[in-house]
Amino acid sequence: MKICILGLGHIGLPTATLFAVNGHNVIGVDTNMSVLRAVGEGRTPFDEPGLPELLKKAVNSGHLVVGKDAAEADSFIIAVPTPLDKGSKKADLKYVRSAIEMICPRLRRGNLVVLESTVPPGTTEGVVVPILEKSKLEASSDFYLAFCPERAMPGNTIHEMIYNDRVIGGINSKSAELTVSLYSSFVKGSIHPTGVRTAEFVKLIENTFRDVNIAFANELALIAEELSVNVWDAIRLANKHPRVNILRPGPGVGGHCLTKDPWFLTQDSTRQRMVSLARETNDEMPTHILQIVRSVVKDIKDPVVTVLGAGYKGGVGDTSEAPTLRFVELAEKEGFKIKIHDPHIKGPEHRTLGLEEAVKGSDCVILMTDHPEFRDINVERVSALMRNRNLIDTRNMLDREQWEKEDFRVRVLGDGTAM
Ligand code: SAJ
Repeated sequence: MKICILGLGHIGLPTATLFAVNGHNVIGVDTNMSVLRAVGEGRTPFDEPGLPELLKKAVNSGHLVVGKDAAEADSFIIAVPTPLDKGSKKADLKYVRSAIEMICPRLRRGNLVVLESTVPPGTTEGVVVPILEKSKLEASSDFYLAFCPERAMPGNTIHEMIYNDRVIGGINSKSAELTVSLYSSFVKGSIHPTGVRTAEFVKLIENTFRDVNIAFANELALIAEELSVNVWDAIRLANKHPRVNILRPGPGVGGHCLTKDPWFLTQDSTRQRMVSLARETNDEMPTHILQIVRSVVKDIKDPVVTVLGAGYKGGVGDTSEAPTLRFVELAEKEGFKIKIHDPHIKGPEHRTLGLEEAVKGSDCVILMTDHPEFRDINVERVSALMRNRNLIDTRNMLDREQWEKEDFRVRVLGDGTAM
């Protein structure tokens, strides 16, 4: 089968690679020339465990080639970004539109088009179909169309793409059937066919469920601080109930997905209340963290604060919508001197420093990202380099006793200590 995949990002490239190593002839299309160059030479433009080896295999076998324009194929898969328009809090569909426009002249009778990009419910029928029908072919009768969202977790994408269950929504049953059969070439999880609008909705409610659960955990952390309760103990104990599973509080929610999908879900709704409140609760966490910093360094003149972690979550070097970015912006506006260390992110454009340079002369270390490497920090060495010894742990991941032994005053988000 010949497959043309538009968008070679975190979802499109692993998908293209998996189809190619499973015997399909894949052409990967992207508008970014440096991405095309890298992929064409078998190099991954971003870190993802397991992908480099698979990509080399796909390119060396000739099953994966790249191009800057769509080519004729049996199936087309769209995996381009759908950013959030921050002003209107609505999906910006310009990349989806231009990818579909690009497919239009190549579309032939009997082709299958699959949209993987996350979109507000109704987009496949309301936006994609009218553009494709400019080809004079008719959806359902001349060509087939489905929405097939991705569920993979960055950092474990390849494994999850193969083993997670998938939901596929077709505009008619034949579209769903063809898409199930296409994805069965590498998906080992169960594939659940449904209607297209339901599939669009399902993708959004998965990430919204997670965002709302984290917002609940964050609100519990704030309440616990007022009530002198340790929220981490409380959540751990509540989760011993067989039907309770509360996620972890933190400095806010980052990444491409949880920060926008709840807005896509509700953008045309007049009934929603909780979903946007959860978004706002999570977005306000960096402001709350700044309040904690303020109280910790209040007696220090010209305080210097060291931030540990700029990635949006542990083990990831991606700073998209990372709570650290917002925290740094707010703290600097207030006059704090900020130094950042992140073992996954290097380079002057990110302003990251080596650990020793970042803590030298600092008055407060604040852990923002739960990178596992932070557990191995040489606390004695850090203590020797600091001007004042304060630690704020927003993820409850460091060994409190170890830091206290080196004279650090330790505050953990939601630990019930008075501000
Ligand atoms: N976070 C917390 N507390 C938690 C868990 C996460 O504060 O208990 C924060 C993280 O630090 C991070 C943010 O939430 O800032 C998002 O991280 P994440 O691990 O929840 O999710 P993503 O964005 O890396 O991936 C999600 C996943 N969705 C779900 O688990 C429902 C993934 O399976 C999706 O494929 C992905 O979104 C996507 O592309 O939609």
